[in-house]
Amino acid sequence: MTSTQDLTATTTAFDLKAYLADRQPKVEAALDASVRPAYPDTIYDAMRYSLLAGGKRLRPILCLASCEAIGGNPDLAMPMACALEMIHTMSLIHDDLPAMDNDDYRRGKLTNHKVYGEDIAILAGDGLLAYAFEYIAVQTKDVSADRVLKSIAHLARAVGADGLVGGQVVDLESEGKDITVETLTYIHNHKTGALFKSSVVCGAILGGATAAEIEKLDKFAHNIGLAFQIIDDILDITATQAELGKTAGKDLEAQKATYPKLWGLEESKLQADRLVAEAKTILAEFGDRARPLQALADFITDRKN
Ligand code: GRG
Repeated sequence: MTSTQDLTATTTAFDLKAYLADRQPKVEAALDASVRPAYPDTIYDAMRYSLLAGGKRLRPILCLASCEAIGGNPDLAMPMACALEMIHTMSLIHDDLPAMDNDDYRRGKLTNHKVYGEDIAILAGDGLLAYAFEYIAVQTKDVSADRVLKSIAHLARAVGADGLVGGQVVDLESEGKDITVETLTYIHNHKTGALFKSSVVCGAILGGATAAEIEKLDKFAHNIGLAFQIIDDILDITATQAELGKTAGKDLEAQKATYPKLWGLEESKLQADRLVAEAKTILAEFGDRARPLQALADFITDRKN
């Protein structure tokens, strides 16, 4: 039996539903406790409105699972997990603004600017971004300062011009243009992939991963980040607004380049499956402790929203 077949057997046996049913409420409770209502009420309401609007909580769960995969205590990574969701949420708030993707719905609810206005939505994003870093620095307990600092540096890079911001800029500049698959991949590796990478790598750094373990987890995260975006492009065409919780068919309307447009639906799904299979193989030597991460990789291609 090859190692890939071995892995498939392992992840099939893993009960991801039970794992998510355990992890999701823990993350929800930690997020609720992380940003409490305070003065000025408007800004805290706006921050909490989007942060607690649901969502799959994939990035925090990946962070905790990655800490676990290298034998760390996932509780120590919870402040980082919350910070990742704060940053993801702020990027959604800003992405939905009229100056960006101009969307009215997100996570099945009106977008932040539709409820609070553009001025407060921009500030709610800014507030979440700044607080995310404060939260890691102040709330991470029983982890050496060196590991905390290393994880903050990794996350900060993923957010800036060499990460989410850079990906978003190339995305905006590419609208309505014929772009190459290399440019599309640049956009998604930065806009989406960078935060997936930080989720996995920062969880591992806090758990005490070796350089070799981090290198493998980085490659794993690279693959699942790209696979996630390919599936996102497919779902934008095949899923309904009710399933997505946001407007469907936006990419076509905005004349965006997507993987299905370049490769077709079937080839896009094959590429996503290939990336996930490879990602799971990379973690083979981590043994049973990596089963949650491997199952989460499968979830990325099996998901319906
Ligand atoms: C980070 C400073 C800073 C600014 C933001 C707007 C922007 C710059 C970047 C855009 C980033 C973005 C919105 C990428 C798309 C990522 C994506 C595929 C989101 C959907 O993620 P899911 O499906 O959503 O995990 P849920 O709602 O389940 O959390």
